[in-house]
This record gives sequence, structure tokens and C-alpha cells, in this order.
Amino acid sequence: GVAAPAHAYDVIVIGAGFAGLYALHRLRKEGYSVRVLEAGDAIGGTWYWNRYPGARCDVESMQYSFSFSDEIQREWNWSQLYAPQPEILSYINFVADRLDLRRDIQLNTRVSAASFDAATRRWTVTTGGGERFIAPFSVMATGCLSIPLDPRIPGLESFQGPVYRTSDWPHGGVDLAGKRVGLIGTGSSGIQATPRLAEQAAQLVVFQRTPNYSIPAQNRPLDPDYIRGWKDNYRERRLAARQTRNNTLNNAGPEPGSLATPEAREKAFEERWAAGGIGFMYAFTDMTSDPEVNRHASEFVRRKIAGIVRDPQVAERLMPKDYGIGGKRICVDTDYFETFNRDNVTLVDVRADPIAQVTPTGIRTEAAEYPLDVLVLAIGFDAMTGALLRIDITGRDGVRLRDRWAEGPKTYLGMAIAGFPNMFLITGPGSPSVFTNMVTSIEQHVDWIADCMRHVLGKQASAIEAEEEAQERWVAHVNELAAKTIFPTANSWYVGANIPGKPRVFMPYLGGAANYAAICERVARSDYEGFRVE
Ligand code: NA7
Repeated sequence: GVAAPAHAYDVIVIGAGFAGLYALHRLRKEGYSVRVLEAGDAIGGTWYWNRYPGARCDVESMQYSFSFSDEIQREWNWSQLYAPQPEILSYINFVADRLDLRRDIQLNTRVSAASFDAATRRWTVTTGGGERFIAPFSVMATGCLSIPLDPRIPGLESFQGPVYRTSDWPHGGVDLAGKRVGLIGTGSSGIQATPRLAEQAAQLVVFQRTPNYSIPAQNRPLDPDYIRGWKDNYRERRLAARQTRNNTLNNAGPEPGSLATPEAREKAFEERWAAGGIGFMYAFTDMTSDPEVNRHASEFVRRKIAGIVRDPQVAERLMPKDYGIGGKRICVDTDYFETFNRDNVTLVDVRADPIAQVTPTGIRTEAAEYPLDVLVLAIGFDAMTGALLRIDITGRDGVRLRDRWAEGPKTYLGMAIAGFPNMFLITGPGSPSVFTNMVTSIEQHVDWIADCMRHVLGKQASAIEAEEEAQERWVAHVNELAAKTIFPTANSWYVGANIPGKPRVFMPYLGGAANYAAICERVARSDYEGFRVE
């Protein structure tokens, strides 16, 4: 048939989560015509989809928000130290209304392909519905944890009851009263959902493959003085946060744990545990780089688990042992380990007793049968590359991203890919974003990209592309930093280990957010070193 006429813009942004929304605002302010294409039927991205009971951010509310507008950060009020998902989604909607973003966002529009035409130097973006959009620039704001893992659990389709995914929980919630619920997966999502599911259901059976390290959130309502303290000092605190490794003020300890006495170490861990949250990982500077310090911290959490969980066998099963703390992304919980003291909660270790199959009425492991009414899957995501590779992206000379990345992702600065001119990634592989306050990282990326576009157009040029050598150097640098840590040793989504057949490549940049931003700055100031502008 005849292709539909294409809609022309300056920039096509794919995704309307935090990244896409800020990109829209910032690029529109530059004077560009921008179209945002969003697969969902509402904005919010990750915070729209992940609405399972207990879903909550593990970065403090006063920090996990946009900093670019002083009015917005003053107008909005957070209710809790760690905001629950519905509140974050309300915030996102508030921002969208406040900045009149919706008029440039097209919902229910899943992008299926994007290809670059070297002759016209334009991207053509095609949607599942057959619409075509043309623009010189494309921005992939597609998220790091937005493509749920395919459940490869034998017999799953035979189950008679409902199967819910944490990553696509029904709107309006689910009534679990009187139900026997089986939960598969004990990452952040499973750990947050477990206590809430246990309260609501008649019985909860948690199927755990790998136990995780989790730190209590010590969540609490925010009092007005605390909020005022932040609002009155936002400018300085936001600046200070950007000087840290993870764009977050975590009161990071300045000393290496390797120099601390056993007593001082223990005291620091106790204080961090009592304060709650991922700040635990910042007790010392070498928590994930010195294997000894990491072992002590891991051991500390195992002792805490032993102290909380009454049944010693259950406690033992909940203790991570085959990797060090932080190797998989640290979890933050409210009453997770405590929940295993409830009479209506059972922990099944599926490494010791694997799931043989899902039956119409429950789950059969090799050794036992668990009758269930409802299944909940919290099994994770095709992280960092999943959403990009779902789109059939073709760069210069017909090169396909799926082929270029067959051995694992390669980027320059996590924002650009050699062979794919004028396409920018927000929080892509090779950037530090997943170790940081995402919202701040998003702002940094988008601001850099906006400046970069202005540079290109200001030079009367029409294309910018990462150079192959610059990309190779960046990838080598990312790998070199990772090799000095415990991270490559854990089977985490950081290395793609949760996806059968995914190349094992450590994806995030570990040099810290502040260093990363400084490098990006330097590249910009040196006339975009490592990029070719035509
Ligand atoms: P995660 O952290 O990837 O956790 C997924 C969990 O599901 C993890 O415990 C997996 O065990 C488990 N899993 C996956 N497939 C199976 C099967 N087939 N059987 C049993 N268990 C399985 O995803 P989350 O959604 O919890 O968190 C993602 C990020 O969101 C998190 O890091 C934060 O950044 C926020 P495994 O460890 O692979 O043995």
C-alpha cells in the first residue's frame, strides 16, 4: 500500500516518563517543535506501570524530583520520606499540567522502528499503528527498566486463576482478601510487595530463587519543618547532590572501611541501618571496591536477618551468600524480613526445590505442591537495552542496532552510538544513571543533549555522530572501572545475567555521577570531542 504521509518535527522523543517529559519541556524551550510518542495510555513511564502494592521510590522524596524549576519544587509537597508510587505519579501529572506538556504528547503510540536517512539527515520513526514521523533528531527516553522479562515458567498458561505482573498491575488494584497468593521473584519489586500482599491475602507463598540484601527504609511522614528545611536550601543542596557519586545526598562517609577498626565499622553499619535506606551503602568509600569491607557489610546484614526472622531455617534461606552486598541492586524495604514471621507466609527456596511446573490450581515444585488462587510475577526486566532493542533501529548505511549490539551495548558517554547520528539516549548503557538519583541524571543528560543540538545547528551543521574510537575508549573506560569492583561477580541485571542468552557485559558507568557530568562538560567545551559534526 501507499505509506501514510509523515508528520514532520524537529525532534521526536520516545517515551513520556520523567526523561521524555523533561526532554519535551527543555527542547520546546529551545524553540524546537517536539513530538513525544508514548506507548502507554497515560504519561509517567515506570511510575505509571509499576503500581503494585508497596511500590515506592528508594531515593528520598525531597531529592527524587525535578530541580530545574524552583517554583515547581516549592509548590509540590511530598507526604513521606520515601514517596509511594501513586504520589510520584501525581507529581508527574502535576508537572505535565503545570508546564502544559500534554499538547505535544501522543499516547497509545508504540514505536516499532526508527531509521536514519543519510541523504536527508532525518530520522523516520514508525509506530505500530503505521504512522510515520520525520525529524532531524530523535531522543530515546525509553527507560532502563521498562521491558518486563518474559516469564519462562513451565505450565504458566495452564493456571486457572489470575496472573498479575508487578510491572503491569491492574488499575484500581486487586482484591486479594481470602486468596492464596503465590509470588515469584524477590528483587526490589517482590521485596516491596511481599509485606502488603501478606496483609491482604489469606496466604502468601514467596518463591525465592536468589535472596537479596535489603535495608529497612525507616520510612515516615514528613513534618513541615523538614520540608521547609529542604525548600529553603534547595539550591545549595541540589548543587551539593550533583557533586556526589550518585546525585543524592546520602551523608556519604569520607573514610575507607579498610582503615576502620572492627568497632568503628560495626558502629557505622548500625547507625546506617537505623537511619535506613541506600545510605547504608555509603557508610564507607570502599563498600563495593574492597572485598573485605564488602564481606563485613554483607555479614552485618546477614546477622540482622538472623535477628529479625524467628525461624532459623527461614532466616538462613533469606540470607544472600553467593554474592556481596550491592552486587545486585540493593533493596530498600518496609517490614520485608519481619513478614516471614507471619503465620500466613511461607518461603520456598526454588534453588533447593525448583519449580517443576505451574498447574491449573497452583505451583508444583520438585518436592511439594502449593495450591494457589492468584499468581504474582515480580521477575524483573530486560534492563537498559531491552526497550531500545525492541525498536527496529537502523542507522547510517543500513546498520541495525540489534546487529551492532549483538555482543553487548556500546555507546559514547551512554548518550550516543557510533553509526547512529542525531540519535540520543537518555540514561543509556555506559552512563551512571542506574546508580544515581534518576531524575537528576535525566536532567543532566537532557540539558547536555539540548546544548549539543544547539551547537550542531549553530554551526549550520545537520548531523552529529559519535566516533568509533571515542566509543571504544569509553567502553574500555567503563569496563576498566567495573573490573576494580565486586559488581561483575554477581549475576545481576547490571550484566544482563537475568536474561537467557543476553551478552554478559557490565553496562553502567561506575566513575560516579559527578565525574561523569564533568566529563560530559569537558567534551562539550572541547567542541564535542569524540563526535563528528557534519
Ligand atoms: P529484579 O531485581 O530483576 O528481580 C527479579 C526477581 O525475580 C529476582 O529475585 C529473580 O531471581 C526472580 N526471578 C526471575 N525469573 C524467575 C524465575 N523464572 N523463577 C524464579 N524467580 C525468578 O527486578 P525487580 O522488578 O524486583 O527490580 C528491578 C529494579 O527496579 C530494581 O533493581 C530497582 O532499581 C527498581 P534471580 O535473582 O534472577 O535468581
